[in-house]
Amino acid sequence: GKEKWPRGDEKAWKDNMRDVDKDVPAITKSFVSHVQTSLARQPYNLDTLGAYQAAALSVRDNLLVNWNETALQYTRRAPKRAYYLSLEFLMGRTLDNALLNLDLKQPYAQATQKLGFNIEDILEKERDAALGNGGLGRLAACYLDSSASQELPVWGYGLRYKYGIFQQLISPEGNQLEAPDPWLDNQNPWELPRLDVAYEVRFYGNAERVRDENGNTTDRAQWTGGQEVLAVAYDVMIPGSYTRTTNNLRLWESKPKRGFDLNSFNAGNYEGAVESSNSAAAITSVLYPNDSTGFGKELRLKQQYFWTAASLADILRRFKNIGKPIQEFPDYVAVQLNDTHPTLAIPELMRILLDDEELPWDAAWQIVTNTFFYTNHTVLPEALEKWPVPLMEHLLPRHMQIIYDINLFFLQSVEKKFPGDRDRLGRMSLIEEGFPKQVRMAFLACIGSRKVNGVAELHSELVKTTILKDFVEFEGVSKFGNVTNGITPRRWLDQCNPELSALISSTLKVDKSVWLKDLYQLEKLLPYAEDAAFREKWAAIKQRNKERLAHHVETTLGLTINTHAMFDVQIKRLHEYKRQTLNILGVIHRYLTLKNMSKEEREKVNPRVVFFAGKAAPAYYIAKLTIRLIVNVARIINADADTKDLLSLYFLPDYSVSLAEVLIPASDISQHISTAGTEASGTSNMKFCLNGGLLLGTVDGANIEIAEEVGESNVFFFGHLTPAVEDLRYQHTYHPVPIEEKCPALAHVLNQVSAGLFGDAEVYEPLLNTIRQGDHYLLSDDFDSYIAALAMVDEAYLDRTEWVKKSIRTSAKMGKFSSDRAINEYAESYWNIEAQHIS
Ligand code: CBF
Repeated sequence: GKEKWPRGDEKAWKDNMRDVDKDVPAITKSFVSHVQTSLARQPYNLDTLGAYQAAALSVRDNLLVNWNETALQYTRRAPKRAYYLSLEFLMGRTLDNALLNLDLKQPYAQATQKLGFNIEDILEKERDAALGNGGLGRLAACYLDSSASQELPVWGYGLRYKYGIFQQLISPEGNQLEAPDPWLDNQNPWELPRLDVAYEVRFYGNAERVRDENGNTTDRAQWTGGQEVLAVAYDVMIPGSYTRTTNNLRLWESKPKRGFDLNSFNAGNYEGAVESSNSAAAITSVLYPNDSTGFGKELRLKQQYFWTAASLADILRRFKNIGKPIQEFPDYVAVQLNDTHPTLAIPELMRILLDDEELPWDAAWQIVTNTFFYTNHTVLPEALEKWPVPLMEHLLPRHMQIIYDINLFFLQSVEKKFPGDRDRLGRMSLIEEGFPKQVRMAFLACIGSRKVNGVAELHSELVKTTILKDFVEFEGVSKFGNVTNGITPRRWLDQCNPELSALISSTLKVDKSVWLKDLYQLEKLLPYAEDAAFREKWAAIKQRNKERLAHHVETTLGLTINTHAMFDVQIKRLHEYKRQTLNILGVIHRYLTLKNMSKEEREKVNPRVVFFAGKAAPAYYIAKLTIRLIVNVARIINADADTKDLLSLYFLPDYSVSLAEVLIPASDISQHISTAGTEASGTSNMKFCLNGGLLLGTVDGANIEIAEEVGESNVFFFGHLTPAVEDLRYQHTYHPVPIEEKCPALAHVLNQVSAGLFGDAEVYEPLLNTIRQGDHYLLSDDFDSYIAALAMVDEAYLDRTEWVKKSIRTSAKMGKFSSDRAINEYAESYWNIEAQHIS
């Protein structure tokens, strides 16, 4: 249609539209103006937090200029767009990232310096936006950065949790304590409240099937009654790197539909008056702090529906503005389901198409199955979402009807292909029998999507051969693919390791704006592994990063760290399958070995500092015990005069994106030691390697592809392989061998813990018993080869020249793991969207 824009005098608009501030005087002016007017502060009492806020508001203005232009050009061109639905976006800090992506860090540093501030101090004042648990949420953040950097029309949709992932405190006994993360308390300059963009979302109520003129029920229904709440949009700008493209992350906040209940209030029932408004606000109050574990809580299901319903309503409204018939929806819209959390989008779109658009079932299903794409992020059975049917019927009665109908038609087609195979029907049904019956969300996501993918090659194979095997046989293997995860080199190299980034640019003689978006260019560093002068620079940067980490630990925890030691790091969520326990038992083994050495023998040992960081789900008892063990082992060995110069251990509390940015560039070796076949991909492995840290790991997840890239001689692999795992578990259950016999070294370590070497002997028994009995994660099978791999690491580190060569080669071969590569695979092979250059 004819554009209504602009109103009034076009020239008056155009002449007065602002551009991005690029030079120091303009930036200085904008900073001061925000201090004066937005913050209402006086220059003489402006503290560094105030300076951060003024800088953020000024940068936000710049982002908005590009963000508006991007939105305008997308609207005018109406390209096919992709939407990334994720319950988690683990964004970390924004200011530094925005400055680097806009190429404005230098002028902002100069402008703020002139006004009496140091840009690094300003950056430190920002709180992390921690709306995620771990890998899945951080992946979503990396994909947003890459989408914008690759100029792809991709928006994210998530929830604006009032409280992000909990703050982790460690008690004097070593217990994890959780405190809320009120990240919005200081106001968030990075979001735009869009009170005008709001949708009603219904829960509970009744769903009545519509009858035709003969009185027969139809596919349609009317859903009425129940509770209605409002979803209000908050927009977060996502700048691309060295491009105008600035995409949007839309986060929903829940609000009561109508203030509060005036009747109750007038009748003196003050609590009753605010009850419904409290219950509406509760929906987006807190991020569930679980990772790779089951849920089953009503509020979580409410979050999932609230978010998918609001996002779909918004997507549909945008599509309708183009003026195309609804049948063309999948030509303009691709929706990526980040794990099963947004699976309710499938029955929700069916509901809209059947009940509101009045399409026949087949036409609606055709649209749905061409719109959605599902990424699986785990094959751990306990993490596969299932929702009790009675809960679904109560909360979402219309969606439960639709799921039953989808299941009926689906099982009819399975029966047609495999007549009489009742077992298969039972295995593939969307409804799992039992008390109560449960809806299998991964199956619903699979059959409602056009394509399904895993996140690393091994994982994608496991998806096809285990959890979705029947579906591969039924639907054909071409529906099932792999997109190996990636990480953004902007944050995970340029931002967190500026010196290394500068060395790469000067060595390659290529501007970072180029190689940061074409990471395969790092391969050109390979010959420099043979150049002694380059190696020296490379090693000196690692050393300074170690000192930066040591300084951070000193200032935050008051601990002094030996920066001449090897830095050995394991940072990730605490989970039995990730085997932090194997690591700490390995540390104890090293400690006991050192204690038994003579003074002369000890002199030959290279010192090692071991770092752990990570949060445990608040209800995950065994994971919390592991933290307690680590903290108490640290207490003993860091105080042991015989060994403390050779081995020390730190558990850094409250792991976050920002802490990772300090830890990763400082690591010599990092550990990714999950039981084979359990870690879908892992992404921190890629971050460490990109920063020249070597990898000690099992043959699992993306470790395998990293080794393929860098060559096995540059990684330290150990442990049993995936095909052996099932047999070993069978043996543990039916032919158990006592640990003393099977792995005396491990038995000795366990006995020392049981004997109270680290205090609280009996406290650790439940943790130790997971290994002594059943040993589901195969620590006793892998311990010896783990210790041997650690010894190989020690040996390799003695030859520092060779070590630095390995470090350079590792980093040089990380091109594949840029999230730009991954997002382009989604764009081309899945979503079928094209880059839109914003002029
Ligand atoms: O794919 C991203 C990451 O997702 C997880 O964190 C998850 O939540 N399922 C996996 O555990 C990781 O392996 C994976 O890298």
